[in-house]
Amino acid sequence: MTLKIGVIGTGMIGRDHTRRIQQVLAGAEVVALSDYNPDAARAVQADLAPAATVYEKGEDLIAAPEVDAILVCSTGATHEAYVLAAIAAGKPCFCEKPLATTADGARRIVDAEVAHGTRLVQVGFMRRYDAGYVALKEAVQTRTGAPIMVHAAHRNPTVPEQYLTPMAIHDTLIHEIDVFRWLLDDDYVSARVLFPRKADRAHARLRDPQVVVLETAKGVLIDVEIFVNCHYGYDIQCEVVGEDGIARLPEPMAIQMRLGATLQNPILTDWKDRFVASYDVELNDFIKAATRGTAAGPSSWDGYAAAITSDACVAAQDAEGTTVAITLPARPALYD
Ligand code: NAD
Ligand code: ISE
Repeated sequence: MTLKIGVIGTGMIGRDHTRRIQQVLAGAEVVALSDYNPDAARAVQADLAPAATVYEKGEDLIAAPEVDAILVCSTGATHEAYVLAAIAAGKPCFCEKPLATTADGARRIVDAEVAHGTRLVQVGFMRRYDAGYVALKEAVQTRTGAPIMVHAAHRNPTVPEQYLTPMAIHDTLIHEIDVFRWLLDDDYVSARVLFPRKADRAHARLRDPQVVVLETAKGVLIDVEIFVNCHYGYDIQCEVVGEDGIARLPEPMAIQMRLGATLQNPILTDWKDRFVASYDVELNDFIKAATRGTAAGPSSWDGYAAAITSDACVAAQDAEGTTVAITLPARPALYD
């Protein structure tokens, strides 16, 4: 069976996911496209999915009888309504991060999915599928001994003027928030944010860089530097310090050069290249589960836990240096 997918939001990642469904992965095809800007949907149709129907409204795409499963790749604030509509239609739905821009919104999705009775939602936390993080998790489980600290960095070369201080949490840190819960098999209990002096390249409405300190229920302390105007490249770093040893996330494969009396290692500049393989694996997982009418991988519960933690981190930005408590409610059995 070929899974017939409708894609809502055909900007950068909606286009890229359409490309991988049409040209890289087996078992699915894009039969419908929709974007707030219809020209964007038509451009993706022309370039990648000529047989797809373009719908003006995402809601109509979700209801369309030819659509078996939905990809929500629109702007974060629009995710909740589309995911709720997909659950109401009983259709599996892959939702790019964040699941919702508030914890209350994510909770509404969890409640709707629990009422439906089976999983329908996968959240686009692709790092769980990255070969480097998978190897790091294996090292933490078998070789480092119990984790004590994590030192991490999420650096982007630059961000647009519309990227404001809270987006460093909702848009950027949210990947670390999810992947460290998964990596450590732990939940957060508090967050604190510290700001050094502002980098010269950061625009007027953005405090950048910043350091977020998260504490987990098992007592692990995690420091993450977020620096979205680092200029030199797209750089994701992670080091886990355990009782017996230290494990580091591998660098992306690259040709090392000895040239002109220097030893050189190239650094990527675009997030699309850094996690290209993991996007393929996460969507393949979605296609396999959606073909069976369900969802696997990062769940609505994970999206909700990330949203609660994000809200606490944004509160911690506002109350610079103060520790903000994080409490997760009881997890419904659907997510055990
Ligand atoms: P983008 O701005 O390039 O694209 C967003 C698209 O959504 C635009 O074409 C816009 O017209 C459309 N849109 C806005 N409102 C809409 C609505 N109500 N209905 C339908 N379409 C609407 O942004 P992007 O970089 O592609 O990001 C999209 C989502 O993907 C965001 O939630 C972002 O956080 C997430 N994302 C995830 C990753 C990742 O690494 N997993 C990377 C990039 C983006
Ligand atoms: C972007 O939306 C992503 O999800 C990237 O993975 C992240 O590194 C970047 O900071 C975000 O803006």
